[in-house]
Amino acid sequence: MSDQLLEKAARYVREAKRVVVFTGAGVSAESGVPTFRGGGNTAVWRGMPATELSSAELLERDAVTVWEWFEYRRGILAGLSPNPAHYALAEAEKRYDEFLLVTQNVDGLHQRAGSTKIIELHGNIWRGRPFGSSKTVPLPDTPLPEIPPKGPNGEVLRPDVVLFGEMLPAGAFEEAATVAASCDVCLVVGTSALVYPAARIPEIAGQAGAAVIEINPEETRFSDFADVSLRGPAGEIVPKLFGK
Ligand code: BV8
Repeated sequence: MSDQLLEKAARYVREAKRVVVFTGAGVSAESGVPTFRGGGNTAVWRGMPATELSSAELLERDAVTVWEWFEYRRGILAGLSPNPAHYALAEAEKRYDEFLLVTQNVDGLHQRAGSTKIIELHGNIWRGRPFGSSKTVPLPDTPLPEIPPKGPNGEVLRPDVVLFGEMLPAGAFEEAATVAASCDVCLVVGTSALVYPAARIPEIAGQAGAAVIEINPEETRFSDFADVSLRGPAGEIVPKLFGK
């Protein structure tokens, strides 16, 4: 990645008043969190791809297997920490009048790094909720005492995560889209931009005139749409973008 490109992106970031950051699994890769599709492979567990394991259909048919898949990931996550990209984004939110972090990730690493102005489009792996309810229950400890876990009144819980084939949390997409439509700069960090409707967020920002800056070691379907596409790892580039 050339210094000129980095400087061009850093100037957009320096001069911005309203910043939206859109993150995917790649921002957590350097923390050791496996991505869904990066590096050409897809996350497969017990012979099933993530799109099947994290699906409304499987939850309906076999909630125990879905919970075992989430517990497997929670077990990996429990030993991991935020990386410099998470920390730089948490720091950055204090510098702008308007700053919003929109994440597709469910790992909670942005919050652990200190981010507070955040919308989790796909929920959070450290929470559960009763089926058909939006009343969430924290599930901070892994392994869970029982699978499926129960809420305080004994109700069976499902992961508080948006599965494939499910609607996003009420209002989450709309709020993110509204902010994206009026930002100056939209950073797109570590996403293959394949999952909808989430992938609409940076599209909305770009179509509304924001400068779109992509950070990804690989080219994505987004790279040509971006004003600047920085080829490299988030943990290295994001801190530089914010002048660390
Ligand atoms: C819905 C929670 C409607 C679960 C997730 C055909 C075409 C278009 C759409 C569809 C279609 N068929 C079905 C759909 C809809 C579907 C969808 O988009 N499918 C995709 C796969 C085609 N979407 C849905 O089902 C959504 N709901 O549409 O509802 C509806 C209408 C009416 C009634 C009911 C429903 C819900 C989608 C939400 C799914 N849940 N997560 C879980 O975590 O288990 S999505 C899941 O994928 C994760 O959240 C993940 O973040 C997300 C997107 O992936 P990425 O984050 O981009 O990760 P990925 O691995 O793909 O890429 C990583 C990138 O990082 C790579 O580019 C790599 O190069 C880069 N990278 C690697 N290392 C680094 C790095 N970058 C920077 N630094 C590094 N070091």
